Amino acid sequence: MLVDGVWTEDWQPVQAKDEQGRFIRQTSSFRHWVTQDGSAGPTGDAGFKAEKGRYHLYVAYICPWASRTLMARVLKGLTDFIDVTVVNPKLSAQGWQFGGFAQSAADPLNNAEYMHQLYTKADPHFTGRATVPVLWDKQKQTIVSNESADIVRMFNTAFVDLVEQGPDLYPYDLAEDIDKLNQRMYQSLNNGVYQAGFATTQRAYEEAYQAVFSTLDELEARLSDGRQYLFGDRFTEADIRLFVTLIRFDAAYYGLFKCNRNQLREMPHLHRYMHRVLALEGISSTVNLEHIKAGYYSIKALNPNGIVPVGPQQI
Ligand SMILES: N[C@@H](CCC(=O)N[C@@H](CS)C(=O)NCC(=O)O)C(=O)O
Repeated sequence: MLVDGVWTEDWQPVQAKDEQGRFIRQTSSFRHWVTQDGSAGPTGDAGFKAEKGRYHLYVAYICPWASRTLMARVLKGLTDFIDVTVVNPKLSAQGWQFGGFAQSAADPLNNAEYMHQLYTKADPHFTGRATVPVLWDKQKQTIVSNESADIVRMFNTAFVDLVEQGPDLYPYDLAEDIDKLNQRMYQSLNNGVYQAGFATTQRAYEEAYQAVFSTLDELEARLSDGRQYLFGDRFTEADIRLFVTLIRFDAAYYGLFKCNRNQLREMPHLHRYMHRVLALEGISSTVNLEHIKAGYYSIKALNPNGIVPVGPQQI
């Protein structure tokens, strides 16, 4: 991680934990918003107006949070508006690195070798992890946001005057229910699988494991009434959040994170739902299973020899 703008070598994704051995995820630090007219958003500074070609998205295909933003980008018709660079899925001693793996690329804007160099360019005294996603402003040469939840919401509304829109991912009448479900899914599923995988005590692991599967059971029951998406016919950001976890489940969480009561393919409603979302236009371009497996299985603390499993043959 970076400490006052300087990279410290003892990088470990499982470092932060509470006294019970539970993994703690760092909170995001760049919280500006791109808006229609450049006025300030809910947090951060004004001055980030929605413009074609001005912003660039840095992501990792392995990362579910970054993948949320990739999904919002395609669903909202923003592929010609916002370019993307995908990093190497394997965590290096200096965190995310550019290039050196099929379908990951060099940094076209800043010529950085590592993601942390973008963070210090944006803030020479930055302290924290250099996470993805990063939404970069080419004009101001800085990070607009490194919080996927915010980036999804700005993609939903900021470009409405400039491009034909896809579904409203956060409709007003569902906002409260979406927030509630998001929170529940984040704690016990999206981040819950990480809490199981990164737990350093038996108790913390089992607690997270139970939460993961009771949430999956609940969602399986919710989808059993024949609805297409979590809120019926309308696809919302809650579906993005669920999908990014489901698509990684059998390939990474079941094995590496020990979430192994059952595979996702044994939960028919969730499994069909996952494939329904995967079949939406553009979504398969946001999923790369080779990156997902290579990335998760490169976490040395969990898999010291770096062996990547051959299966699953299909998800
Ligand atoms: N709050 C962030 C979390 C992002 C995050 O944790 N990304 C992970 C990859 S899945 C990362 O970049 N980790 C590198 C690190 O912790 O140094 C978001 O949702 O955007």
